[in-house]
Amino acid sequence: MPGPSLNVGLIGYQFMGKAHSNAWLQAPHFFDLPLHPVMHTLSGRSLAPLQKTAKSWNWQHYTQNYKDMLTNPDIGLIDIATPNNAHAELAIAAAEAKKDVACEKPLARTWSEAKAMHAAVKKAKVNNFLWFNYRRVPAVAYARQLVLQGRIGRIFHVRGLYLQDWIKSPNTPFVWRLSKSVAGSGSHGDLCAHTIDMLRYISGEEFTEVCGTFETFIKQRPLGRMLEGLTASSSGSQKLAKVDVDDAVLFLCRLSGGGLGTFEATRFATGYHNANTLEINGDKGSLRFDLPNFSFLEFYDDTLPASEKGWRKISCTTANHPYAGQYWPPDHPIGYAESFVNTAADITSHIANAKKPADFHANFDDGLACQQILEAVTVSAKEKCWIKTKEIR
Ligand code: SOE
Repeated sequence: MPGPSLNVGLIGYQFMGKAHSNAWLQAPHFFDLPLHPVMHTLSGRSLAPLQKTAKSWNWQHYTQNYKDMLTNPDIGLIDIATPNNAHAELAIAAAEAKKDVACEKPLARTWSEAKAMHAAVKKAKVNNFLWFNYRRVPAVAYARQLVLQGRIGRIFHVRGLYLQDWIKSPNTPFVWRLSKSVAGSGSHGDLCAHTIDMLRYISGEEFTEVCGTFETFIKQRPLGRMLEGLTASSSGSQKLAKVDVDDAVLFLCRLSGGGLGTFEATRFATGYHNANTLEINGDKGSLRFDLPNFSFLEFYDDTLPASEKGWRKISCTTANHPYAGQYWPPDHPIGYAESFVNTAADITSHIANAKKPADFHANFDDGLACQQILEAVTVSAKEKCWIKTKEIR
């Protein structure tokens, strides 16, 4: 019989709702946790898909009113896996109800929402967690260890790419990720947020100055399901919705260690479906992670004898690599889903060990820092100039 429990209340049942449901379900099977995470209540707006998801994932209860979870003394953690326009209301309400809060990325749609969410969890002194799941990919966590060991040295260059191509066709219907009022931004907040956070995590450095540009290649799309607050126009019999977010973003940056960086995120990189790539070049070596090669970290050790130098593909699938040893024998790879399982396990352990909120990574401090960089890029693109991130207040 498991020991004391952590009763989880999850809000959201679509893509991230399923990723988080799986994470809470699997974590106690692969990690020896001091608390047993219990899939207590699932909340969502539409009854039929809510009931279906709750049943298929074995949530004990479900409710269409998330506030039921805030007033339930049994629920310790509110986990937010909704579209971005609900993050602020839900996180602030959960903090005010003195519940620990976990939230999907990006923290918010806007800088001002992010500040309000950050202030709420600080005032409530509750644990706060951000699902930047790629931090817990074994190869990415191992990259962090190599940097901490000094194996890269002074960082000269960083290169972050997040390439998808799912909306390249003009026939792809309009969805919430293409609406500014729901998502806040397009590829910028959805994808760049990941590479920005990965660089902050792996390098320990900060973005000091940025200069960016955005593009929306296809400016209106056939309306799929009507989204609240959307204005649609008609072309013949077809209803069209205006795309008011970026399809692609590119930006240059300067880093606190003196290095330079280039970042790109797009949903129009034909042939790439979810390629999240980060490369770091330092005076002692270089690192490269590429999500389609999930298990591997490429490492170039420039301190080796000249005859031995060369790029190595390290298979991060052994007990010597973070998280990998929790699952299968070497070269039996885990995948995208397990980056969420690893996150759920660490959230559970953090709560069990009653550590300080700031001791967990990524938390709302990281979310706010990411949002400040996203906002600085947005301002730089509008003003067509370099912007210092500290100018964003
Ligand atoms: C869609 O772009 C998406 O699902 C992102 O929202 C996720 O954060 C990313 O991990 C995969 O692609």
